[in-house]
Amino acid sequence: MRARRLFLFVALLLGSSGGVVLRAEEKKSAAPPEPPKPLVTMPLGVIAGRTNTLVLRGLRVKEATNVVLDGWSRPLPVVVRKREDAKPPDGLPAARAGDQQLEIEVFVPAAAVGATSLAWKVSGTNGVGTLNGIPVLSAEEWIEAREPNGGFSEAQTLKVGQTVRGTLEKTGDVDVFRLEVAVGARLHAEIRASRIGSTLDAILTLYDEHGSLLASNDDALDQDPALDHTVSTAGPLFVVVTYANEKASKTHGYLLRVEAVK
Ligand SMILES: [Ca+2]
Ligand SMILES: [Ca+2]
Repeated sequence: MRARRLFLFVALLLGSSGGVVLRAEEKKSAAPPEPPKPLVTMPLGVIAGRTNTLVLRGLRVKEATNVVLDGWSRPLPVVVRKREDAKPPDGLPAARAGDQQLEIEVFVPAAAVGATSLAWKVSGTNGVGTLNGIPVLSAEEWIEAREPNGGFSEAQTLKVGQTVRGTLEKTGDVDVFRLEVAVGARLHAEIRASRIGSTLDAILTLYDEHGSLLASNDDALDQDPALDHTVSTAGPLFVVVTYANEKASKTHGYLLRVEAVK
């Protein structure tokens, strides 16, 4: 009788401890809650001295309880106008292009021109997600890419010192910019895209007015191209932006800047 009671006691003890182990395993296999993850800004960058209306794509961003543009002398408050599910563009994984988006508005003071290392900070109940490297563009030095700009004859004028903001959105999209520069000028052309959250893998190519290739680059900084060129003949130059990705996409934004090198 005593032996039987002992057996029952041991069985209960084992049963109970077995239950504890099982619960611990269940807890381990459930994914821990994660904060919102901002991934892509559309269009890229913000313009100083005005209210910017943008779309911020990412994972879990619909849960946002607070959004700021951080990194300047004070965090800039962001107004969320709309939050919605938004399937990733064809051919892109949600981990890269997001599956939700926020329509946002942010006023960026003129004094913030030149600020570096700005970041979207999206707070949720499970923490804060950050997207770094948001450029602040000056209203005087910035232009928007305008279609059609797919060939030399319809190229958009770009001045040295300006930044153009564009997107390679449609299949086969090519953006061509015309530069008037003096013989002997030394130029540096650079794309900011993948480094700052765009899904674009850009290629930058420079041609003379006769269509001869002068310089080309695919990946200099991350997937972003950059190139240097000294102008040796008179006549306009053409800077061409194309994509190395499989497909064009509305998330393929870029900023192109051409600067004079001293
Ligand atoms: Ca185009
Ligand atoms: Ca590239």
